[in-house]
Parts: sequence; structure tokens; C-alpha cells
Amino acid sequence: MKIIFATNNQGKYKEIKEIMKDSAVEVLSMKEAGINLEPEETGTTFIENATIKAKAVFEAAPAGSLVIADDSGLEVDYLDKGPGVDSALYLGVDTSYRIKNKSIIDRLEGVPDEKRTARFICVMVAILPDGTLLSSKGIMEGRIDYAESGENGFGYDPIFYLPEFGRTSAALSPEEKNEISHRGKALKEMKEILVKYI
Ligand code: ITT
Repeated sequence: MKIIFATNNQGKYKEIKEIMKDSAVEVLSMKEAGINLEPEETGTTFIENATIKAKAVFEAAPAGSLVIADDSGLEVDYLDKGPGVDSALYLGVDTSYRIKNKSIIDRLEGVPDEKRTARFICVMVAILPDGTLLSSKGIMEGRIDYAESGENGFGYDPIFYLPEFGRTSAALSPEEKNEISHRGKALKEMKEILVKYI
């Protein structure tokens, strides 16, 4: 069984590969599957965008493929739940995360711990070879830190503080992050759903 993971984000793909490493299922990136696409994410919700990506890749994939897409983002309560669905677009797709992360920290200047609550959300959509659509969701709660720290992860991980660990999600090992992350949870739920179908 092969799954094509519909993402162009290397950080996401690395995590998915790690989570699936002991499974009998082989996960292929779009590149490995010979698919070169950057679907336009015109939806206003995670589920809409995950569905757009999954469908675009499914249509380009060889018949019989199972495709999974992930749409995810960071919701900061103090920023009216932004950047949310627009997390990748925040300040421009090509802007470095040093700048994006600093901007979020600056916008929360003087805001106390209890108002710095935030969460990562991941919605996954799978399309089975017969066209059936399935979805799952995972959430990781935390808060925005006062400075960047940690070398692992990607994107907003260096500013996402997890009180129960006393460090950011970028300071977790890949195994620790996958165990508790929005993506780890969404994929675990997706695996449980998929076994009923395949
Ligand atoms: P694909 O659409 O090709 O999958 P993308 O990066 O555009 O890649 P999204 O539209 O789902 O993906 O945007 C997700 C953004 O949310 C991502 O670029 C990061 O900025 C942020 N994000 C999501 N999960 C994250 C995580 O585990 N750690 C840090 N940042 C994360």
C-alpha cells in the first residue's frame, strides 16, 4: 500500500515520514510520485484547503492511489485566532520564519502569560482510490513565548511554548513532538479511520 502525501512543505513531510516509519504503508512525497503541483488554497477553512490539495493531487496521481493532504496553522487567541488558516501566507510566503516569529512576539508585547494562549491545528483529508473522502483533526495547545528557542521542528515551532514541557515545540525531539502534536494526532486518527476501509 502506498500513500501520496500532498504537501510541498518539507517540515510536514519529514514529520509524516517519521510517524509512519514503522508502518507497512509506504509514504511518497509528491515529488517521489512524480507530481509537481502547487494547488491554490482558496478556501477559508482548514478542511476546505485540505480538500482542495487532496483533490488536486488525487486527480494528478496514477489510478489506485490513496492521497492524504494536511492543512494546518497556528491560532493565537490575542490575534483574533490569526494567522490561522493563513499561517503560511502571514507576511508573505517567502518571508523567513525569523521575521514572522518576531512579528508575532512583537504584537504580543506586554501581554501576560494567561492571554498568550495559542494552538496548532491540523486537518487531514484522505481520498481513497474509489474517491471516498475521509477527514481527521488534531490540536496542540500552548502559548506564545517571549523569544524564539529550539532548533528542531519548522515554521512557528520556536515561539510555541508548551507549559507541560517547559520549552517550545522546537526544543522537543521529533519523537516527542510527534507524540503530542496536532499533526501526530490527526495522522493517528486518520490511521484508525483508514483501517476500516483498506
Ligand atoms: P502545503 O500546503 O504544501 O502542505 P504549506 O506550508 O503551505 O504546505 P499550510 O497551507 O497547511 O501548508 O500552512 C501551514 C503553515 O502553518 C505552515 O507553513 C507553518 O507556517 C504553520 N505550521 C503548521 N504546522 C506547523 C508545525 O507543526 N510547526 C510549526 N509551524 C506549523
